[in-house]
Amino acid sequence: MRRPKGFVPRAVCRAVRFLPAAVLLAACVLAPSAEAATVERTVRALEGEACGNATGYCFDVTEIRLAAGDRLRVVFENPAANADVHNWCADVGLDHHCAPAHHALARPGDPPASVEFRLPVAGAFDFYCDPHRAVGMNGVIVVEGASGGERRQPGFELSLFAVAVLGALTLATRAPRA
Ligand SMILES: [Cu+2]
Repeated sequence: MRRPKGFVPRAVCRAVRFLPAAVLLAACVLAPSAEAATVERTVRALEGEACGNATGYCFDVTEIRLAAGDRLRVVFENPAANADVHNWCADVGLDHHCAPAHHALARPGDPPASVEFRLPVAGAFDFYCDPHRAVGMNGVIVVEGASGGERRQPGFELSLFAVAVLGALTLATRAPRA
C-alpha cells in the first residue's frame, strides 16, 4: 500500500491526540507531591524566674506542632546568662534525637546545636533536658495526621504517572478503525 505524501501512522496521531490528557493527568498527579515540610524551631533553656515554676528550669518552648511526615529541625541554645548545663532530647519510638548529639550537654553560651529528624506517624512525643527532665524542663511534640493524600511517597506518584502514560498509549493504539 502506497502511503500518501505527509502520511503519519495513525497510532502516532492518536498518541499525540492523547498526549495533552496524559500530560494534564501527570501534572495533577505530580503537583500535590509537596515535599513534606521541614518545621524549624529554636528552643532555649531558661533558668530562674523566667520559668515561673518552683524549680526554675524550663524551655521557652513547651509544645511543637507539626504534621505526620514532616521533618523537625530544632536549634537548641543554652544562653550565656544561664548557670547550668542543658540539652534538648526527644524520644520518637525507639529513637532518641538530641542537640547536642548523643545526649551531650551544652554549657551556658555554647554555640547553638541543632538536630533534625522526621516524624513519620501521628502522636505525642516528649522532649526534655536530660539532667532536668523531672524538674520541669520538658515539653511535647504533637504530630497530627497527614492531610489527605498530600504526603504520599514519591514512588507512589511515579507509579501513578506511569499508569497515566500507559493508559494514554493503550487508548491511542486501541482506537477503532475509521
Ligand atoms: Cu537542663
